[in-house]
Amino acid sequence: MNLEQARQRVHSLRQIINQHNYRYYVLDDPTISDAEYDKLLRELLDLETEFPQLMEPNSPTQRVGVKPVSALKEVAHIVPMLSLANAFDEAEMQAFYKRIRDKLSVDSIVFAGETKFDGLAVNLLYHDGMLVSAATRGDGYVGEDVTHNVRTISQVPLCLLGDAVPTSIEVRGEVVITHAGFEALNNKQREKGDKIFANPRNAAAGSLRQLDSRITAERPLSFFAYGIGDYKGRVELTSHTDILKQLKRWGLPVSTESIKLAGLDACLKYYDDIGKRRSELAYDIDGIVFKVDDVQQQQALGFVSRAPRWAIAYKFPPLEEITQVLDIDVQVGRTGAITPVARLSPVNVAGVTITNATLHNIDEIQRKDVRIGDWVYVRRAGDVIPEVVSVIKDRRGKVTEFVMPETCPVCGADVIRQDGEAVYRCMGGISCSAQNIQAIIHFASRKAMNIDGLGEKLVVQLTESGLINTVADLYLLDSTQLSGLDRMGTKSADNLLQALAKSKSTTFERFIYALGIRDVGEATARSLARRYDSIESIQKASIEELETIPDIGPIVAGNIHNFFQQKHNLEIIQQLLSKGMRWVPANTKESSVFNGMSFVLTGTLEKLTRDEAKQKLIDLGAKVTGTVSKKTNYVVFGDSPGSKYDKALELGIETLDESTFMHMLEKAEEQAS
Ligand code: D41
Repeated sequence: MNLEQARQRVHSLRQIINQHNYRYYVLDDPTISDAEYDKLLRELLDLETEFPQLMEPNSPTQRVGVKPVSALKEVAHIVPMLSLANAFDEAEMQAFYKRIRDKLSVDSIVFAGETKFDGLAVNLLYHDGMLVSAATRGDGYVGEDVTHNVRTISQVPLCLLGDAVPTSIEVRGEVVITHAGFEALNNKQREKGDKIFANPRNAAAGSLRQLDSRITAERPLSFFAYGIGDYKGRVELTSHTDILKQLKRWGLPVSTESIKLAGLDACLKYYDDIGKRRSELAYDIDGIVFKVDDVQQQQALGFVSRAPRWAIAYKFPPLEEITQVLDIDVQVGRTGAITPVARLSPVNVAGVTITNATLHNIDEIQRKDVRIGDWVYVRRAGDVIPEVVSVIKDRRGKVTEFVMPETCPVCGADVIRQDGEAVYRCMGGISCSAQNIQAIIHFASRKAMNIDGLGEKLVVQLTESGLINTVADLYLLDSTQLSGLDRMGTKSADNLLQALAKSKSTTFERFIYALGIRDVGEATARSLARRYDSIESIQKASIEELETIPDIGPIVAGNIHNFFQQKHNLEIIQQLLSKGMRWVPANTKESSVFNGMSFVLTGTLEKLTRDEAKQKLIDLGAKVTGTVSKKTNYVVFGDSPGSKYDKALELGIETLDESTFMHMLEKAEEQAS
């Protein structure tokens, strides 16, 4: 390819990729797979490497960040970024409405309503459709230059799309981090031992003001446009609704919650409606912004001090409040994880009374330096458990430090922190009543003992009524006891007893899996069942010996060993065996044509679930893995297969549609039986 040909291909690739970015990030409606997209981007990258003279800062390949800057420069906005007046109750909204109705001498006013993002306001400047600078709001007149960082935000178009792109436009919007992005970011930070962010807003602010944009590129920043400043263009924009529509056409993401509202009552209703859905939104909002929709009316209204008279932010109650830590104690979770919990002086946070907040783990307590008696900020976000955000050190009086208990407060077993783990755990296993309920649910689950009809509700009912204490007690239940329970008829009681009887004949691997040993999932249980033929032989195995089993490392080996050292666990196993628990040898059929073959399943199958297909294949001696590699023998694809299907084609691995696969499966099953 010569330079001229490359120039043309680069140009068209950039257009195609920008269009796909738009479909993905703005319309949320992609038309190609991730693999196809990656291929286009790769082609562009290769051409830009081969022909460096074709490189441009606004190329879609340039989102990975660049060398750090030494400090953030100052940038003046062309049109100042005004501030927003606030309303905190309905009376203030009524006053706002009356004020502008009087000033405009009209009966009713049409507003545009939109969510108020709780992020950072930024100003994007485009010249002839090219992003030339991005700045924080600063004091409204001069902000900080964050162009290098904003370029890494996938949702911000580096070139505007569509027709009639303006010669100059300042796009105003908010940089935010979604709840999911925030959680993922903090998990990553925690793993690296880096700073944990208190909330998405702080995380967004910290990320946007980085000197090194390669760090920003790793942060899950999003952007939403909500208005314009300077504008020199051909398209006439006569209302706020128009502005948002046009911004979207040019490739900028705008809120999907924006709406046109006639009169005050419609505004108040919208505020209530969004308020109810607030915790379901993907990002934090702290209110609703109402803007007079008509641009001429906006101009007639003008400004007071530095805020437009035509807009107002009707704030929601804050999700953070101040209260006192009365005590710190611990909760024992499903896997025995001991979570410190702050008992709080009751406080109302956005309509909900909070009396407890999680402190996550001992490292978090130390990092935040939370002590009993401290005054703290507590936060309730979405449906997540309320948490202690930070301590108000200036208000500290007489305080006591929290000490992690050495034994489980529920069962008395040792509390141990394993190397490399943030959490302490109760070593009581299924004999700890706090872990018990979850352990019983696991024991009964489909992939374990598969006890039909024994779900969470019934397990709670059985343990709370005192009918069972351990999984072994399940096999002592009789129909009189069961039919005495609320909402339990003789029919369902009999069904449960039958399911229990049936579960007694199982496989060794299911039994091992059902025990709920930490880190022993289906695959590890299977490996153990292949190596050992009895509980006693596993019990006698040393950690070193266990480590020789495929897929078992030192940590898991330690967990297995530890489990069989606990007297309670051995007692329960003995009881189960004495109730008639028996296993048939794992039914691996060495003669099967699938023996030793490696399968990958992708997409939705019609006739059976992926788990069922997996089980059948395993029973026939095949391996089922999650990633396609050269070692994969077959990729079975159902409806809407993912990138694994593309990968198979790429590597030339045989693919099977559902009916072909079913046919092969039946043949193999016949042959093996
Ligand atoms: O979502 C927001 N945070 C938001 C902020 C919004 N949806 N609209 C806004 N509109 C304005 C005016 C009416 C002044 C153009 C704003 C802001 N201002 C704003 N953000 C930070 C300061 C002002």
